[in-house]
Parts: sequence; structure tokens; C-alpha cells
Amino acid sequence: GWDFKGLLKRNWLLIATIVSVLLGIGLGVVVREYASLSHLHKQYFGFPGEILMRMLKLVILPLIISSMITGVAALDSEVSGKIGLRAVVYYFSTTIIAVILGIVLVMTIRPGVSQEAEHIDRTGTTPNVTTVDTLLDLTNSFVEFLQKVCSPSVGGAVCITFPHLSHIVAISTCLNITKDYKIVGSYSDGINVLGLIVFCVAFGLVIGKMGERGRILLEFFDALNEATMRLVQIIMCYMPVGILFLIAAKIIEVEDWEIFRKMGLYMVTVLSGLAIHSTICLPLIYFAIVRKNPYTFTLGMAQALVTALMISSSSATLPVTFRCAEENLRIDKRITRFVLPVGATINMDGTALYEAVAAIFIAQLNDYSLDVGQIVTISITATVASIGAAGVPNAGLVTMVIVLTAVGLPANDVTLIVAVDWLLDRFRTMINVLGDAYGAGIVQKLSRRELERMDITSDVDVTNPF
Ligand code: DAS
Repeated sequence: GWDFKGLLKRNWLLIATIVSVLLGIGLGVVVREYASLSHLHKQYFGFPGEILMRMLKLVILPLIISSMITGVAALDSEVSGKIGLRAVVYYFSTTIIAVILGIVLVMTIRPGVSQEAEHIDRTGTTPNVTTVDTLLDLTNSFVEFLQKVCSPSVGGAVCITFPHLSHIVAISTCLNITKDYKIVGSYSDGINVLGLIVFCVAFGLVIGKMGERGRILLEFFDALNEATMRLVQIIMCYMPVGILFLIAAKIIEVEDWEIFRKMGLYMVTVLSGLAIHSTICLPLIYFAIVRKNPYTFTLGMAQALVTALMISSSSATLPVTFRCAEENLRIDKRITRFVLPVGATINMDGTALYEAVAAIFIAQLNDYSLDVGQIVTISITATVASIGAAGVPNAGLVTMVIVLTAVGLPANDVTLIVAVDWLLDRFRTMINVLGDAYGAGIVQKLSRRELERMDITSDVDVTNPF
């Protein structure tokens, strides 16, 4: 027979979370209809949700530090190089696939060309832009690009892929600390996760080479990781309550629902792209490599996916992503500790797809025809912009500027899509998280030989040192 009770018991948290999403939507709609809350009361109302966000953000720092350092230190540099390279290849290829899918959809659906476009207020138009302005803009965004994207992520990627080039790590760590790149940015807008990752990789490589004395640190960070995951387990019990208020508060807060009708076709384009990527593209790649049912895999990630949908931040979802990948899908810790934190920061398929669609949508609204070169530029910059976006809410909207300026569209035109971004952000974050998880599954499969060899030769079991 069908073990209904067992199913309930094993999935109570997921069920409770989904029920609380529905209750939250109901509560939000009712309060919105029947009570007019003052600004202060709205804040009180959102407080239980705020607590959840803060608790999740609180554990990201120890989680990333402990998982990255042990992840890197536990593997010998040759193996970590191979795993890193595979992860980077996976990140890039799936991101490109997402971008191409987005471009194909937006060019066929053409959401900005229909009459719908006429209804949209064009408040964001720039006054005539001179060539000098454009040049200045381009230089500025290039410099900013170097600071924000290149130094940390390329540095991170280089040192994971080629561990023997650790001096590059040192240089980019310095770059990260100087400039406005503090290792830990202001807590409110999240942590500079890329800078942190670069630092942890460097530290992990050093510990790995220290032999007997390094092992003390390795065990320390491993214990820190376990302690953090126990905290996460406690936080997850609070999750249904937090989520209920988070979504209800959002529904009360949104001012303009009418905009959704006006922007309908644009949203349909983005959402169908995300749906196709997550139910067809990623599963196909997973099946081709791992030869297991991809949909059981997606189901195993359900808790993380709902969380991402509710809090629209890959970084803040990371603790839940870890739990799902390790507990439900039983992915090797040596892989997750490596692939998930880096993925949460640089692998954003949903964001890349969204950026490409949004840029071309804005071009369509402006009656601006794009040639092949510009479309290629959009695909490259959308990929870069998704790597550069931090895993925090609405980050993708900010890095949109890179894409728009690269093809000569007014950067101010992001204002045209701001109103619906809070909703699209949730869905693209969900796909970002799913992409990271599939990455861990695929890299594990590709690295099984190295992992097996390590199981035989290594005398320390890093996954359980005690
Ligand atoms: N919300 C994002 C994330 O955390 C990124 C984005 O804004 O696209 O994945």
C-alpha cells in the first residue's frame, strides 16, 4: 500500500510551508480588503517575516566560510581543480542555454511590439544623450564591471580551476579588500559573497597543504559547519510562520496591481522561459549525464525552491539548498560544499534569461531594431550581468544597466520594468537555485572516479572527522 502517514511525516515541513504560502496569500488579500493599515502597522505586520530573513542571513556567513574552507582543504589540489573546472563549465553552458532560450522566446512572442506597449507610462525616458555621455557611461560601467565582476569572480574561478596559481588568489583577495570591496559588505545589502569565496578558497588551499597542523583547522571548520547546519534545522521549524507573514505583508504592500495586466505578455515571456529551462533544458542535461529521473531530483529540492520563491535571494536560500541537496538527494558533501556556495553567487540561469528578455523587451518598446551583433552583445553581457549579480533580491535589475548600455539603450529604461520585478525576481531566483542543485548532482556524477579514489586512499574521513 501507499504509505500516506510516512509521506506526511517525512514531508511535514514542506507541506507546512506550502500551506503557509496559501494562508499567507489569503491573509494578505483579506487584510488588504478590509483593513487600511498605516505604514507603521504594515511594518509590525511584516515583522515575523523579517525575523525569518534575518535568521537566514545570519547563518550564511558561518555556512559559506565553513563549507568552502573544508570543501577546498579536504580535496587535494588536483582533484579540486578538476571539480572546479567541471562546475565552471556547467555554470557557463547552462547560463548560455538560458540566455539563448530567452532571446528566442522574446523574439517570437515580441511582448514589446504589441499594443500593450502603448499603455505603459514612459516616465523613464532620458533627455537626449550625447556621445560623450554614452562614452562616459561605458567607461564607468567597464570600470565598475572590473571591480565588481572581474576581480572576485574571475579570481575565484581561476583559483578553483587552477589551484597552483594561488598567487592570483592572493592578488584578487587584495583587490577585494581594497576598493570598496570589503570581505564582508554591509550586512543589510548582504555579504560580498564573491569576495568571501575567494578568501575561503585561498585559505582552504593553504590549510590543505599544511599537513598535520592544518588538520586541526580542518576539523574546527568542519565542526563549525555541523553546528551551523544544526542551527539551520531549528530555523527551518520557524519557516512556515515567517513565510506566511512575508507573503501576506508583500500582498498588502504592492500598490499597483493594474501594471500586471499591462505588462502581461512580457511576464508571460519571462515565466515561460523559466518554465522551459527548468522543466526541459536542465532535466535533459541531468538525464543525459546522470541517467536518473530529473523530476525526482527537482522534487527533492522542493523546500529550497519554495523558499527561494518566497524570499527571492539565492544567498539567503543557501542553508536550505544545502539541506535539500545533502539530506534528500544525498549528494556528496565534498561536492555540495564546493559547488553550491559558488553556484549561488555566480550561476544564475534565471537571471541571465530574464536580463536577455528584458533588454530586448525594452528595445522593442523603444522601436529600436537590433542587429545580429547587438543580439550577440546582449547574450554575452546578460551572461556577465548574471554572474555579477549578487544573490540578493532585485540584484538582476541593477546589473541590467550593463546590458542596456552595451547596446546603446538608455539605462534609465529599467524603470519601465521595475514595477513587476518583485514578482519575476522570485521566479528567477527559484530557477537560479534549481540550477545550482542540478550542477551539484551533475558534477558529483562526473567526479565519481576521483571521489572513489579519495575514499580508498585518504585516511581522514572529512565528512565525519569524529
Ligand atoms: N534575486 C536574485 C537571486 O538571488 C538575483 C536576481 O535579482 O536576479 O538569485
